[in-house]
Amino acid sequence: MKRAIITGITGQDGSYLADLLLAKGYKVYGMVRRSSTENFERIEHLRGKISIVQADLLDQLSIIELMEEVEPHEVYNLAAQSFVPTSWTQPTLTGEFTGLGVTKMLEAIKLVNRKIKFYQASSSEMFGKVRETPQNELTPFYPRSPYGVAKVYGHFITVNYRESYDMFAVSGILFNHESPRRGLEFVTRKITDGVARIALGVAKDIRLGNLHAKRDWGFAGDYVEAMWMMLQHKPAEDFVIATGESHTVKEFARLAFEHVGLNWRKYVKVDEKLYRPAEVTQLRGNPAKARRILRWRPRVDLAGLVRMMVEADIVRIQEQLSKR
Ligand code: NAP
Ligand code: F7E
Repeated sequence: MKRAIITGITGQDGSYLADLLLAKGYKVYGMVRRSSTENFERIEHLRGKISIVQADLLDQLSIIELMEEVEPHEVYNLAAQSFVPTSWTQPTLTGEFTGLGVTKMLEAIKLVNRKIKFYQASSSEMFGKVRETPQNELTPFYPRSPYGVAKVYGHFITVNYRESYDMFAVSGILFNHESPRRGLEFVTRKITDGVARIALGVAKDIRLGNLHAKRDWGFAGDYVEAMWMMLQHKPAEDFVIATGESHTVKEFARLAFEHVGLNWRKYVKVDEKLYRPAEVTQLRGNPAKARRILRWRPRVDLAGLVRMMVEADIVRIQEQLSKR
């Protein structure tokens, strides 16, 4: 039976990847950092099916001991400080988690067993002020936030360990991917949660920042499949994962409100305090390489994603209201 360690198991992608690997017959070890209260909402349904193991991206020895204990075949490094605005208020911490944390994972593999396959969760935020559109594996990076800068470090240290030590280490450059398990602070979930509250009469409006920013949004369930495919493909190489379509925040909001029969203009308020010091104004990925080599393609389109998220938020908020 194959063993996999997933860092960031309590996050959106960690929970979907665990679902996928369990379905494929893996023994899954979810790495969590110590916290005073458990944050297992997204993996509640996996209790008893996965092993929870403790280690922290900031603690090298804890990661080495984890590798020695589990002897994994595959490691998926999804843990990070992943919220872009927080990377301006906590830039050093973001660098430690999101950047140097990757080196700690790679060092542990190098020390314990170089045959362990490693996946690094890289990001379209590395393209930042885009040099060309659409962006592919060869597009130069120009990150626009401390988060993006840290991810560029994580990407190149992964490439460097592959080239220096002949390790199977790959970087998946994933464009934005969303789901009903997305954190409430990210714009898509903030919108669908707000739409559900407004439709159910418990909120009046949603305050958003830049409505003109464009993103290439896909469904997280599709994207974790690409992560797994990258580790099954030889030789180790990097891939862009995206839908190839780009939409504005405004369009996302319009679709979400339309789904419940409302006009977004009446409910969305722009709050300039939510603007970013440096914005990534447009992202659109070219997933041709993943399509050609991995045979990966997204199954859920934007309309399907919006529908799935709004409906899940309506059900969740109705349940909360019925318990009051
Ligand atoms: P997420 O929901 O924010 O989850 C982040 C995870 O990292 C959480 O499980 C968190 O654990 C864990 N973590 C943070 N600091 C840690 C530390 N010091 N030690 C151990 N664990 C730590 O992120 P996501 O959306 O699932 O994204 C997964 C990865 O893909 C991230 O690296 C993100 O930067 C990257 N990415 C995401 C997207 C996207 O659109 N979602 C696109 C490209 C790349 P706690 O529960 O303890 O906080
Ligand atoms: O912002 C604009 C905001 O926070 C998207 C992370 O998973 O994907 C994510 O990063 C856009 C930006 O995601 C609000 O200015 C407007 O242009 O949902 P987001 P992100 O910054 O693209 C990448 C690929 C990652 O790797 C990251 O880890 O939406 N926007 N109004 C807003 N954004 C937020 N959060 N809140 C607003 O009110």
